[in-house]
Amino acid sequence: RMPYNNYQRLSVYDDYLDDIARRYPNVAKLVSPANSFEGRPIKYLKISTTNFEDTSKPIIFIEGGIHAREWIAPPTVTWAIKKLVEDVTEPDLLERFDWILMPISNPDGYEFSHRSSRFWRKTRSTHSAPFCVGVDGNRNYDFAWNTVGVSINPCADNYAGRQAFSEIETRVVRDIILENLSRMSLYITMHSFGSMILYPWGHDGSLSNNAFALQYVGVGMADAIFAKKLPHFPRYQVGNSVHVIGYRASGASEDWAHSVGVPLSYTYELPGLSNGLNGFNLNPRYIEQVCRETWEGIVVGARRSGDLF
Ligand code: 0X9
Ligand code: ZN
Repeated sequence: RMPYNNYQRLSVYDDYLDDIARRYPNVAKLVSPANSFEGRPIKYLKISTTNFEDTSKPIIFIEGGIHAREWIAPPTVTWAIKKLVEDVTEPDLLERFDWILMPISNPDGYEFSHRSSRFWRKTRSTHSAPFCVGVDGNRNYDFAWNTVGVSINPCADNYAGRQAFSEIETRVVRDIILENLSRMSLYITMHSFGSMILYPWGHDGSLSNNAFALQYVGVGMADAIFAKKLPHFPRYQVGNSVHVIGYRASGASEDWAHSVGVPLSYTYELPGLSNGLNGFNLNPRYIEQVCRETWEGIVVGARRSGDLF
């Protein structure tokens, strides 16, 4: 069982994925393709009514937790699992699509942010420098890698790594995207905070050839969230990453996924309701609300991605 009244440790997520795979063997398959730098299994669920044997369906890939301290991201992904597998409130989404759902792509960082350092952002690898730990997973993808909004200082929070895809945590996500590229209609990476839906290109603020569709589907997702949000929550802003968040950053997963051919690729910046580091400490009383409204965005994103695919 996944509780939504508080932030949970990694083991609760691991147990939840195991449990869903055990209880729903016909629709949910657990995959742990590799271990993290510190040796924790990186886990995800493949959700499909045909166990991925019918290769005609589009695939939706949602991943969270690459940035360790952004604790509101992982529950939005397990909530999607709950809605698809346990509740089945939108059966068309299970019929029309296959799903790949990875709540925590950076388990080492996630645990470190619980045990030792609440605002830890990076992985926990030590292959770059002996005294400075970790790489920013969202600067580590091979798209304009190490060019802007990054640091070459291994001690910095936005350190891009020794080379693109130096981190096992980003290679696992890369391989999921490449293996399923011909069918992937939508990729969302869950981050916080700021109530934003961002799309490429985030290294220079230019627009991709698919910008019209990215904006159309993005606004549809934001409208669906708006309809369910609490009055004191901010409305989502939708647009190009640079223009909406206000800085350029290369090596992000949303840009890389789009560059290799995922037509609709987004970074969600989930709500924070505070300034500074406290934005990462969204009051746990709002976890369920954020999960519920984010699911509305996912529903619209999925349906529109299928219509366009
Ligand atoms: O800077 C980031 O990695 C993301 N913001 S966060 O506060 N969650 O760290 C924004 C990524 C925006 N996307 C691109 N630059 N492509
Ligand atoms: Zn982030």
